[in-house]
Formats: sequence, structure tokens, C-alpha cells
Amino acid sequence: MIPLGVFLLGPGGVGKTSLMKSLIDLTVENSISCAAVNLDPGCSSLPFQTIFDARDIVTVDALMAEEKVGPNYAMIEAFTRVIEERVKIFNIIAELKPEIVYFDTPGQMEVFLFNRETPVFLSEVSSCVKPIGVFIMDNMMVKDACKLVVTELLSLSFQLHLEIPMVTVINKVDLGVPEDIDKLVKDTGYLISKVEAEKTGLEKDLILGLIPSLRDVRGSTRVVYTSTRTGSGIRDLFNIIHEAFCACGDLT
Ligand SMILES: Nc1nc2c(ncn2[C@@H]2O[C@H](COP(=O)(O)OP(=O)(O)OP(=O)(O)O)[C@@H](O)[C@H]2O)c(=O)[nH]1
Ligand SMILES: [Mg+2]
Repeated sequence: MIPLGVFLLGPGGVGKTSLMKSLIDLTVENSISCAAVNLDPGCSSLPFQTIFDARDIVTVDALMAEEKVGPNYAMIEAFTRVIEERVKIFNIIAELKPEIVYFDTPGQMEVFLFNRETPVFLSEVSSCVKPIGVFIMDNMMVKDACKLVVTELLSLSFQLHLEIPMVTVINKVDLGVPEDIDKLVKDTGYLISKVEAEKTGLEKDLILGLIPSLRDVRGSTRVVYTSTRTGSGIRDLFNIIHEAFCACGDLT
């Protein structure tokens, strides 16, 4: 039985690590065995136990001191070194045989997205887990209709780059999201009318031009609204991930 590999993805600070902790807690509550892999060599602390921690290979701080480089280059280089050790991750998963493996990814999303080793990693990891991405955005990224379109574009860019199925999450809903967010997400005609009312000029034309193809490609991608503060939506997210697991026939 191949485990499900859940990748928590998204821009810095949206709540990837917090959401991973909430999902792990719920997985354990449901008596499903799971394991956590930390692919972020830049994080300072983690709220869960891991079977593999990038910081055991190298930390961003150590690399900055060692190579006398800045934090951004150090992050890229550290992540590359971590991914070069990927066989260690595969071996631990094969040995422990959990039902779900959660992967926390670096805060600077471009480090994961554009690293030359990432496609190799994802293709090889597919031999030991069935990968699914959870693309996380936060309340600030969906503040209005135009921001939602730009964020959906980002989500699609992740999907096209990584070539894995993706669930989209809007996190930090406890901090407030537009009242009509669900309608904006589901009703393309309504989204267009809101963009028309919000924007003028070239920006409006650009965004309006994007919407039909964006929504066409996005298809019926599920969007889940979560808050790790209040716990809302976490079970919905877990159920969607679990359904994906069932759909591939590995867990009933
Ligand atoms: N209000 C609110 N804050 C949240 C929520 N989820 C996470 N946070 C807070 O957002 C901050 C960042 O959360 P993290 O889980 O570290 O986010 P991350 O995406 O892993 O951050 P990086 O790894 O640095 O990119 C922390 O202060 C969290 O407590 C939420 O649902 N609501
Ligand atoms: Mg994090």
C-alpha cells in the first residue's frame, strides 16, 4: 500500500506549518498512522515530531556563516543540499510505512517551486507516496476580487510547475474574508462583475482577460476555508485529502 504524500505549499507565513500540525492531530485522532517530513531548513521550531528534519542536514543560519552568503541564497543552497539527501526520506518512509506522510515546505515558496532538484524529487517521491498538494493562501491574498484572481493564478502556477493534484485552501479566515468569498470562488460571472466594479484601465482588462481561461483550467478544484486558530474547516480539508486517498484505492 502506497501512502498518501501531502505537500503543504504556499507563500511565507500563510500557515503551512500550523495547518500541518492541525492535520497531523486530526489524522492521529482518526487512528490513521502518519509521519511528518520537514523540508524547510530555515524554520526555527516545529510543533510536531518529524521522521526527517531538513535542519539535520543543514540550517540556513549555519550556511550563511559557513559560506558568507545572504539569507536568500543560503536558503536556495540549503534546500538543494537537503533534496540531494532525498533517498534518506524515501528509506525512512519505506521502513515506517505510515498511511499518510505530511511534507512541510520552505516559507519562500520559490525555493521549492523553482529549484532544479524539485521536479526530480517529486518524480522520485512518487515511488514511495501518492503526492497531493495543499496550496495555502491567507485572508490578505483574497481581500478583493482582483486579488483573488491573482492568487488563483499563483495556485495554478504551482499546479502546472509541480504536476500534482492540488487542493486550494484559504487560511486565517478568523481574521476576516470578504462576505461573498464563496460566490467569488464559485460563480465566474459574479467574479467578473466585481472586477469590473473594482478596477479601471489596463489592469482591469488584463484581469478580465485572464478569468475565463483561468477558471476553465482550474475546473472544479475544491477550495476549503480554514482557521488553525478556531479549528474551522480543518476537518473539511482532512476529508478532501482522505477522499483523494480513497479515490486512488489505497485507503477505504
Ligand atoms: N489568525 C490566524 N493566524 C494564523 C493561522 N494559521 C497560522 N497563523 C499564524 O500565522 C503565523 C505563521 O504561521 P506558520 O504556520 O508558521 O506559517 P508558515 O506558512 O509555515 O510560515 P513560513 O514557514 O515562515 O513560511 C503564526 O503566527 C501563526 O500562529 C490562522 O488560521 N489564523
Ligand atoms: Mg512554516
